[in-house]
Amino acid sequence: MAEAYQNYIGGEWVDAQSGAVFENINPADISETVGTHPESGREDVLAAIRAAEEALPAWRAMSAPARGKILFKAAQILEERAEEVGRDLTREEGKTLPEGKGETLRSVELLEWYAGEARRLTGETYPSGQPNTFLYTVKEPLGVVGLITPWNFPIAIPAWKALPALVAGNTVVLKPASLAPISSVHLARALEEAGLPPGTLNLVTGPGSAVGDELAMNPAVKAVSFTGSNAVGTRLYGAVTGRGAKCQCEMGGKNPVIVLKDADVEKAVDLVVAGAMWSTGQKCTATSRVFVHRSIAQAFTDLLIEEVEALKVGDGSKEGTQIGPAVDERQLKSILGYIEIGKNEGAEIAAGGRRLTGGDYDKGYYVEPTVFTGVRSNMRIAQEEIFGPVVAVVPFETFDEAMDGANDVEYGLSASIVTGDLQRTFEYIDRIETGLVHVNAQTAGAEVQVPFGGYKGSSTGTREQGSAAVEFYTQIKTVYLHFD
Ligand code: UN1
Repeated sequence: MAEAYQNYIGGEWVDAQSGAVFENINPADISETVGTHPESGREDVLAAIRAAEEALPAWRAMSAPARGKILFKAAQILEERAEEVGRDLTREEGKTLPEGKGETLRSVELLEWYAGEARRLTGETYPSGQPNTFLYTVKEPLGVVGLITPWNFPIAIPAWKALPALVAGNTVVLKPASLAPISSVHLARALEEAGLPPGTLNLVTGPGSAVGDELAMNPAVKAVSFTGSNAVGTRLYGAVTGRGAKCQCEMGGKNPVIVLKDADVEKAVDLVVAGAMWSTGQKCTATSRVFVHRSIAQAFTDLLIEEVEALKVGDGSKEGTQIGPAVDERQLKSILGYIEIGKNEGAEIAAGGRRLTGGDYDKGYYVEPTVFTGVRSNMRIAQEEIFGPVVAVVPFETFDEAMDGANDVEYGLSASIVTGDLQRTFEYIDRIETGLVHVNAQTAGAEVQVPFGGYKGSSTGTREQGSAAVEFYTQIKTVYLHFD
């Protein structure tokens, strides 16, 4: 029997008021229902917003280090459960067990980082132009904040949005993605057991049209942080900022890697495979375009094909699986749709390209890791985010040509260069239009202590993670204190 999960409102685990539920299906084996969850309506999210409002004064009044201590305790609880949580994450989202556990441990790191950040909620002092005046700033919380999180990092993203909000003294209503909500239930349980006061963090599952919209439009919600598609993010940003609240959106990517002629081909292939294929390419930081110097393009492509074809695709919870399924049928169809679009646009499939069928593959949503060649910049597969294990190889002659190609997209999240050439490396860092730049490393991955976010269409600008995230969840009060 699948476990029946509940909403977490005002410190109580409760069903949707309507009693409606939806099923959470394992994408590796769709005969398995991993859990059922409340299909909440507006009344449920309104109750959560009210609970968050009620919890706010006491939470705001608690000292920041005391708030941090709760996070630190939750880190220990979650770390002890990393195996179990990772397993649930794999079952509901599809990524492999090491990825599921790794993401859980990343959330532990986030808890630890923000526990420490509680002691670094600093303001600034300034020399005043007036006599006997102490001039300084303090950071204050915004109030109730709403978080709308995606399925592809179902525990790390709820953590990296909720924790800076909480540590800064806000109270939270979290709406996790309906495809993978158990992971965020684990986060809420760890915080609850660590002593988070009732109503401080509330979790409500259900459709975006009810839960998400209410968070976007309710005047009691002072800020909304969202990660997801550009289409939804752009609309949300307009709605939330239109009513004068703060909004932070992390959206898609179309991340390039440039491989210069001095690159070690094996190393370049390894990091392209990791960046493009791990987590089934379902990351906004995934590598989707590789610009390779013509002199090594053939060797690079041959080795890439060999490595991609050797990848073990299967149920992420089985030992040895390297690439799990797509998260659901819609995502699978979208990935296969883009592969068709690429073919129709005249690109060539050098590896993969099909849905995997037969045997256990028929149980889930499996797709072959895919390599395209013959891709031109104006093709849709070179411009639009595919969010699947699909990468395009594009040979180049001159560095400028590679730079232009890398920047010729509306996205600007992450990028990488593979080379030992220091001059070119710094030129790349200077000219690439992305918020994250990697050198001799894959495009995906994010350490918890540094800002995360993109340029252009990828983000709305305010960074997540690290101390930067605290800026979004706080407002500055400037104090002129005359003591004469
Ligand atoms: C990573 O690259 O490990 O939704 C993190 C996403 C990003 C997070 C990527 N916001 O894929």
